[in-house]
Amino acid sequence: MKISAEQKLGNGNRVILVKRATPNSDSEREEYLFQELRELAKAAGYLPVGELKQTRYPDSKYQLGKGKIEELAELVRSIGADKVIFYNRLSTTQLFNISEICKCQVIDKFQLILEIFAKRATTHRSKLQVELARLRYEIPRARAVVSLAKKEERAGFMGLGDYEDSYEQDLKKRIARIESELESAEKDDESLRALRHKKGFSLISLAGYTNAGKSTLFNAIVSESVDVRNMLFTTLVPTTRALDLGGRKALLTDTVGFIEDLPHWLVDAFKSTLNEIFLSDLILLVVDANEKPEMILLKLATSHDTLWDRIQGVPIITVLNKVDLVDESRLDSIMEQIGYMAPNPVFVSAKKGIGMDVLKAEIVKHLPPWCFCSLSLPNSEEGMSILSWLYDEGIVHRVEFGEQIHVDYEARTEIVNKAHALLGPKEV
Ligand SMILES: Nc1nc2c(ncn2[C@@H]2O[C@H](COP(=O)(O)OP(=O)(O)O)[C@@H](O)[C@H]2O)c(=O)[nH]1
Ligand SMILES: [Mg+2]
Repeated sequence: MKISAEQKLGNGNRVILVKRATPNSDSEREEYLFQELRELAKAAGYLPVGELKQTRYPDSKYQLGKGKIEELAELVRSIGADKVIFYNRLSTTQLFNISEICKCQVIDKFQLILEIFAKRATTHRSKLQVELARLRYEIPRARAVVSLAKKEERAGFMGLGDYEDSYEQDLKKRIARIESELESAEKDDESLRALRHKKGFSLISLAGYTNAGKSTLFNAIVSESVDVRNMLFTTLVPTTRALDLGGRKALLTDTVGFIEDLPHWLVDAFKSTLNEIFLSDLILLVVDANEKPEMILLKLATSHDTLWDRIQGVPIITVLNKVDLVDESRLDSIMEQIGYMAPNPVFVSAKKGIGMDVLKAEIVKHLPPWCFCSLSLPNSEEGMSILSWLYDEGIVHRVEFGEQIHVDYEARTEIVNKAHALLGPKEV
């Protein structure tokens, strides 16, 4: 079910975005990072309703200057915002002080990222990994909260020492439990892939940095394609759609993608949310063609590095997006510089709908090849098990049981070859 902007309004989702910039920082870069924050907030389901920026060195009590925080509080009140999201990492003291003045919840970019990861974690493993990152993030905060409480003598009925021990001990116990659970957690990746292949769907995912235009491209492809209704996928998350692309069924998934300057403690959780990408048959790596070539190159290199170990052999289409903002001669010079890092390049504007046909043709061209085939299986337990395997791996169009079992089916070439190797082919 889609949630409209209006419904969101009453739902505690209205946020004000805040960033402190260090004096002399590059203004273009600053705007880029702020745009990233907007995209992250939207990805987490928030509705940004206000923005506030300040250039100064950090204030230990409030991150921004006291006067600016009062301005923020006024903004919260006048707009009726539910939450404030800081780009800058906030200490527990700062979180506490700012929320006291603004009288609303305050989070920082890292908590925002954790919220996104938690929303997008689809497998047991990735849920555990996100929870682990969250708990690790909590520990130093738990200590700080206690020392804050000590300072303000807000101990409850428990002796403070006991509280300190029990809370931190509790966090540590939960961390240990999750770590051991992670070790034994079965690798559910393969079963997820099998489930989706079951009904003949290829998996395509959108990768790339925040703000490259993945979600815009996702919507553009979806709006131009035929929706495939399938009971198996009625529970699909809103970021995945079942589509018909040139006669082939595909599940297209929009991902959170890569995030700049991710701290090391978030990397495992981050990688676990890339599951969809790792399980893909085809990856659309989206880049913003309107960025500086050095930046595009850097992002492509980092993306390939992140993906490389896990996706060997999976084709990548490099989608250079936002060509509406770039003139042709500049595109040529960009390609000269980044071409060697950009397999199967396609130029599009997701926003203006430019280049969509070429992109779709390229997608169909790179989907794993399937073919139609017929087989005669022995009518035996072995034959039945091969038949059930064909149901799992391909699309069975017709089955006839007699002395032998005749099957017309469609599947990936590896499957067809394997079946042939087992039994020998028959005319189609
Ligand atoms: N000019 C232009 N802007 C685009 C295009 N595609 C996306 N955008 C804008 O780029 C920003 C980020 O897009 P989004 O799809 O949210 O990026 P994501 O973070 O990769 O999902 C949004 O403001 C889009 O409107 C495009 O083809 N041309
Ligand atoms: Mg997006």
